[in-house]
Amino acid sequence: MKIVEISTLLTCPGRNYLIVKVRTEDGLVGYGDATLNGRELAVQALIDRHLAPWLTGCEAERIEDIWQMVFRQTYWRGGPVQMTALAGVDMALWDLKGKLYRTPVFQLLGGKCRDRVRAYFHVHGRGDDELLERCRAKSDEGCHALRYSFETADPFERATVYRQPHQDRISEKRIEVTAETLRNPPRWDSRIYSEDLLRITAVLRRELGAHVELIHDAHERLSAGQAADLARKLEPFNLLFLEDPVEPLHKDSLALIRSSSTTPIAMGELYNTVQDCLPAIQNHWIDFLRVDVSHFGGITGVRKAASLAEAFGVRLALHGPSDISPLAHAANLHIDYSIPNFGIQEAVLPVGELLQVFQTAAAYRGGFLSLGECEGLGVEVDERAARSFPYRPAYLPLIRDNEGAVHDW
Ligand code: CS2
Ligand code: MG
Repeated sequence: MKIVEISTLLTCPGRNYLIVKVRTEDGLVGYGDATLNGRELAVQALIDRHLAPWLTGCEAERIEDIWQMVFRQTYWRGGPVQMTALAGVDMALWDLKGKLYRTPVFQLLGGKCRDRVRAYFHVHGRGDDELLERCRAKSDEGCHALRYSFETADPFERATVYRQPHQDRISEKRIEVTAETLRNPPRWDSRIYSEDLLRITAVLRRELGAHVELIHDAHERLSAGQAADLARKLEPFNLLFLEDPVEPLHKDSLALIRSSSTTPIAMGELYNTVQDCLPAIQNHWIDFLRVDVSHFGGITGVRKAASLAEAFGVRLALHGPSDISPLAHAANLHIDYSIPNFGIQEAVLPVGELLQVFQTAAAYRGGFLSLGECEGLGVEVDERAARSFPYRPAYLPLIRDNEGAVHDW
């Protein structure tokens, strides 16, 4: 069954998503997600101009072979743009194969290892009181795993507020910034943030009780020493994990954190290949691997990392932010169902205009995600609706430190 067309659709139902569509000679269609936040046009050009002509005519069922061709035979391996393009094509091929055999993708991956998938959600508050109130509300809804973030005022210059990356509470969309905002970015001070994090975490643990799972994402903003110190001081509050304490290029820093503390560590949303994950996994520096199905060569790529992690007792907590589409969130679920070493799933529920473009078989109830009856990934794409929401240029935010130098965001 030959591929006759690979095309892309860039849509902005609230934020930008790049949809990949693969069509075969039998008229079957599969969809995948190739969204790379802030670099959508680069991935789109790679798929449309380089991969589509090259892969047209290939056998659609030979998913691993196509994966190897794109990963190895193009010579230029890895990197976020290429691994996102590959992810979109790979996901679409799995979707298509599921539709061909009229079965959900998790069946093709070996079948279910669990009946439902435990999920965590983002909770953001400006200060202790607001954060606590929102955590309580989320926990009352039945969600007992919370990733908390907050804003903190500079005690010396009270007009300066430090913000952590977060998603809007109502729409669950990250607030993207314009080119104008990039010229005057907000400030950041890791020392002040670390002190406030310790205070806020103590409040949450005391007020929410021992059984709520707490997750905190440091978003690669700390130095190795700061991260090690913080991880040690966070031990009494029993986090499920501290995420991305240091930036991904500083893999060796994880060794210092691990030797200083027993706080579980999660990392991976900025890794693109199994080789990127290797040191963290084989040295037992992390407890949870958080790769992103859309930036890691798709389902085929993530399955390779999952097997490697399984051998070292590392569990998966796949990246599931609002900047990947319901197609990628569904792909996460199919993987979560079918791997033995599942940990927890980061979740965002589709709202607003997103629902006009994507209808998903994924459902959420009382802290757990599940998939209803479905074929392939279980996501219907309304292409006409997608076309009615044209691409809007948007950027990831920047921050600078108090002397005005660029700081990791
Ligand atoms: C975050 C992401 O969900 C997370 O863990 O780190 O929201 C991240 O900031 C975005 O995916 C960047 O596009
Ligand atoms: Mg993160």
